[in-house]
Amino acid sequence: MAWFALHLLNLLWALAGTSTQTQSSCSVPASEQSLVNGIQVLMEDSVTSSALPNPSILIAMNLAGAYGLEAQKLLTYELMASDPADLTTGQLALTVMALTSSCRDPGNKVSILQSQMQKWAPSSPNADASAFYSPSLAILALCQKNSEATLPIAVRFAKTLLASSSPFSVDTGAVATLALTCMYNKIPVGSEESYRDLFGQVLKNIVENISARIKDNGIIGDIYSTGLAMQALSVTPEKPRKEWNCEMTMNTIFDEIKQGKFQNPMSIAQILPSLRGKTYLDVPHVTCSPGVETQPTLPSQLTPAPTSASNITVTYTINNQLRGVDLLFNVTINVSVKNGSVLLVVLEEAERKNPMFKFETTMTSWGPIVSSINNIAENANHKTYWEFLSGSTPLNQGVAYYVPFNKEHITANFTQY
Ligand code: B12
Ligand SMILES: *[C@@H]1O[C@H](CO)[C@@H](O)[C@H](O)[C@H]1NC(C)=O
Ligand SMILES: *[C@@H]1O[C@H](CO)[C@@H](O)[C@H](O)[C@H]1NC(C)=O
Ligand SMILES: *[C@@H]1O[C@H](CO)[C@@H](O)[C@H](O)[C@H]1NC(C)=O
Ligand SMILES: *[C@@H]1O[C@H](CO)[C@@H](O)[C@H](O)[C@H]1NC(C)=O
Ligand SMILES: *[C@@H]1O[C@H](CO)[C@@H](O)[C@H](O)[C@H]1NC(C)=O
Ligand SMILES: *[C@@H]1O[C@H](CO)[C@@H](O)[C@H](O)[C@H]1NC(C)=O
Repeated sequence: MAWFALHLLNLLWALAGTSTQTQSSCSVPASEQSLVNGIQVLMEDSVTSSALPNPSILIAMNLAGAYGLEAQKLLTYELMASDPADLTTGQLALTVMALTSSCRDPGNKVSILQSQMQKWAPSSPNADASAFYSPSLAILALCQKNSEATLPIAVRFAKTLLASSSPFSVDTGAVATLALTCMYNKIPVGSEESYRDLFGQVLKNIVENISARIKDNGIIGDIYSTGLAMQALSVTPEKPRKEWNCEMTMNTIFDEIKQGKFQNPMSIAQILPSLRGKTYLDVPHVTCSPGVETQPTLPSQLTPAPTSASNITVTYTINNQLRGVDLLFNVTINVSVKNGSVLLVVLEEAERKNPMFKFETTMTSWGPIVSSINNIAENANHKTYWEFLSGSTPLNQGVAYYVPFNKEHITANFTQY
């Protein structure tokens, strides 16, 4: 029966077009165009030969229509040359999509990704939500390259997601929605309905959960999950019961951009497609023309006012109470830094005053992540990491971008996800 269904599907698959899905999206008003141009330029300017090549930036550039052709060429070249053995599954998936968006053949990267996903073992039922983030990216990339061969992988993924009891995450839910919507759209209508039913049911669950996290001001999850969530809500075949007000979401995002909350190039890469009315599902349909450098209209003032000369005091605590880790500690220090400094400066000043506050960072697509403090290092196998909090609220930015205020109490707490 299963064999027959698959066989029938094979026959129908060739006939299936990219089914036309109406996109519920909104567009940027003329008055805010220069603001969006401004963050796009900021993102493109972050591309240099010394920076880690970031596939998400190439995807965003190509979907939005690149301004800087040199940056586009450099990134495409670097990603073509990247060795799949040096990449995680999620990075490999983003690289495949990035090369596709530049109209390049990803070559053996697709088959390597496919065999990694064939081996993908659903982690324990109580896996954290982020365990599904990279697999979702992989299914999205594979669906765009060869949806037919991806069907068994996507079916297994969807069933695992349905059975999972992990808490919901908007970022992960959004990428899973894009992946399963891609699969859903590729299944020929009239063929074995149970696959469409399965994907449809999972999509319905996820979309209701995303919709439940739309705040009164339009933010979906937090401001940095909103871009991916907008993509998800604009493509899903399963509309949420609660209507989504796209204009309100956009207006709040414009305010956040004006407040300087989108300085991190990766944060721009995740919001820009939605502001240009595009989603990751458009990656295979980008038209690559030879192109000419264009000069966008830029806002008069993009970055927030420079910092004043005065110093502020920040209280900084490092805390490790995790049992099973040898060295338990809970130490606090007061440091004085120039007003407007990022949190990283606080950590450096603390380390200078007291060697117990020594720390290490690892470079990632979002910037430096604090990987170790006082010789206690994060460990993916143990799911441990250094969580940063202001008072008792987790920070929503990393140490290289977060700007502490006077008398703020920052804690780095060694914990598990
Ligand atoms: C999974 C995840 C984590 C995991 C990463 C380890 C793992 N399990 O793989 C853990 C739990 C450790 C984590 C930690 C943090 N995270 Co996180 N994380 C994610 C998530 C959901 C997916 C990332 C991913 O797998 N990408 C796919 C792979 C292919 O890309 P990658 O570049 O190789 O991924 C790496 C980086 O993303 C890095 N990373 C993950 N989070 C963060 C955060 C910062 C600031 C940096 C520099 C790097 C980083 O870890 C990934 C695996 O190595 C994203 C969601 C998103 N929209 O991107 C949030 C996200 C990136 N995280 C975020 C935040 C805020 C944090 C924390 C600062 C939270 C806190 N209060 O402590 C900490 C980092 C603190 C520190 N020590 O410096 C924000 C960043 C927003 C911003 N403007 O900077 C995001 C966007 C979530 C959100 N919507 O707000 N995170
Ligand atoms: C939200 O997701 C959970 C699983 O994470 C699922 O059981 C539940 O049905 C979803 N909620 C809604 C309202 O769809
Ligand atoms: C750690 O130190 C802080 C500040 O001194 C204190 O408020 C907190 O209760 C301590 N926590 C533990 C677990 O000892
Ligand atoms: C830090 O400063 C605050 C306020 O001035 C003070 O109450 C606290 O005792 C100081 N903590 C340390 C560890 O010096
Ligand atoms: C002000 O902050 C800087 C670091 O940003 C530090 O080097 C300096 O010592 C501080 N000045 C005072 C008076 O604490
Ligand atoms: C720090 O700078 C901000 C504006 O950049 C200002 O609102 C705040 O009052 C300053 N704080 C101190 C203690 O100078
Ligand atoms: C710090 O981490 C410990 C260990 O995971 C946890 O029990 C505690 O609740 C965390 N504290 C805060 C403030 O999050």
